[in-house]
Amino acid sequence: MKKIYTCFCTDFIHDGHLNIIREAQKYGEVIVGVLSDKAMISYNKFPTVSFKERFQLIKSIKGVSEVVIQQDVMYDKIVEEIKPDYIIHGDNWKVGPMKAIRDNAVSLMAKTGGKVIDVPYTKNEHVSMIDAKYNLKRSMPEYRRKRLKELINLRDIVKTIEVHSGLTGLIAEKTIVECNGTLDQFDAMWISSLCDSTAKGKPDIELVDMTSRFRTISDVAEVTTKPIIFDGDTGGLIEHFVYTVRTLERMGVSAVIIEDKVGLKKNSLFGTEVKQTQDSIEHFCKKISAGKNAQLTDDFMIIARIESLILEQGMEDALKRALSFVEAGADGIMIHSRKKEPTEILEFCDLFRKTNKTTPVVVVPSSFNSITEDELIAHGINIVIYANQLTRAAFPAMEEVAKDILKYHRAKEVDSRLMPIKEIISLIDEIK
Ligand code: SPV
Ligand code: MG
Repeated sequence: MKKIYTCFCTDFIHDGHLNIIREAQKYGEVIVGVLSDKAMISYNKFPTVSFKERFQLIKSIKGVSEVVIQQDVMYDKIVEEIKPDYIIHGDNWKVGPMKAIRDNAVSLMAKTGGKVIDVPYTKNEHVSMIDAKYNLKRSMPEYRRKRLKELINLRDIVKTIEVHSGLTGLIAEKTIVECNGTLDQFDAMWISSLCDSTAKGKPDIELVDMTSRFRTISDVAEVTTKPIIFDGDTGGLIEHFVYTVRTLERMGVSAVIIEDKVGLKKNSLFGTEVKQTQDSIEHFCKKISAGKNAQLTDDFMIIARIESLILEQGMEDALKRALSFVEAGADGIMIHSRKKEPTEILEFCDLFRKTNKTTPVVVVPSSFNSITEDELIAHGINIVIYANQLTRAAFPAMEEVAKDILKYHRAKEVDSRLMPIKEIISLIDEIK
């Protein structure tokens, strides 16, 4: 009997899956791999049910003779284990990022003399409806909120990108790339105060009020499912911060990061070039504790951001604050620096990890941008935030186009730099 293998990474079974099984049965014994959570979230949607439930779901399909775990996105190990004669998959993997997986399967089958079979992808109203329903479920506060903690456990490092609108949210949500033989995507989104303010043409001085910042969250949440980390600036007055925590939690935000500054907050990347005042340890600890007391779920995280290196107060001060803030209840520590080299950040992380092995550490490598994610992982860092790159990419591109339209008195010369009209009008999926 020939062996035919397929891999499912789904929370539900629809006609398309059943069709693949039916087709597969024509070739031999059907073995189905269930993709591990770790592999699934590296390029696909976050599962809404446990791995065990996904496994049982596949087991219950008539016509499946064996169910196995597939640990990796690519098929090398599983093919070695199972030695299938055929690999079968919906033909949707012929285009887009999933093509890399198909290429991998084709090259493995070429080596063993096997064959890849592409089944026409089932597109019907029922399949689209189920897809949409599960996507909606992922975007609901109770699912989205807890996902950051889950990702910290599942991912070597949680890759977070700045978003400040529905459109940038869609980029964070949908961008998947093939790189070094595997697929990758962002895990989470950062609602940066710098970029949220800049998008509104305002300085980053806590001028954009909370109601407006919540509106940005709402715009992003409307079109995405990934977890949100909110830049809460100083958190404001303790009496106000407790309300902010409640609102963020209710909106499904996973974490707020507040920085230990008081008075007129300026962007950290100004460093000591402008007047900025660091909060006392005692007062900031009170703010953290008040926030922790206000939150209603175990999912939400309050992350304390330390400005000692930015304000040149020294490593000892940074470490002392980190330990005090954790003691006060902080669920994570963000350490910031505006040095070109990552030396002081890495020194902090190594020293912090000597006494604290578990509290998540967050970094924002805007200035020390030569550091790689692998290096961050090696120093015990859990979350990396690419805090402003989308905004900084868009502004010069728009400015150049604006200048050239003025220069040429028409728009023809800029056209080659623009997204085709056909693409922009169909960029956003309509709800049917
Ligand atoms: C932001 O993105 O708003 C931040 C990070 O707070 S930084 O601009 O580096 O201070
Ligand atoms: Mg900020």
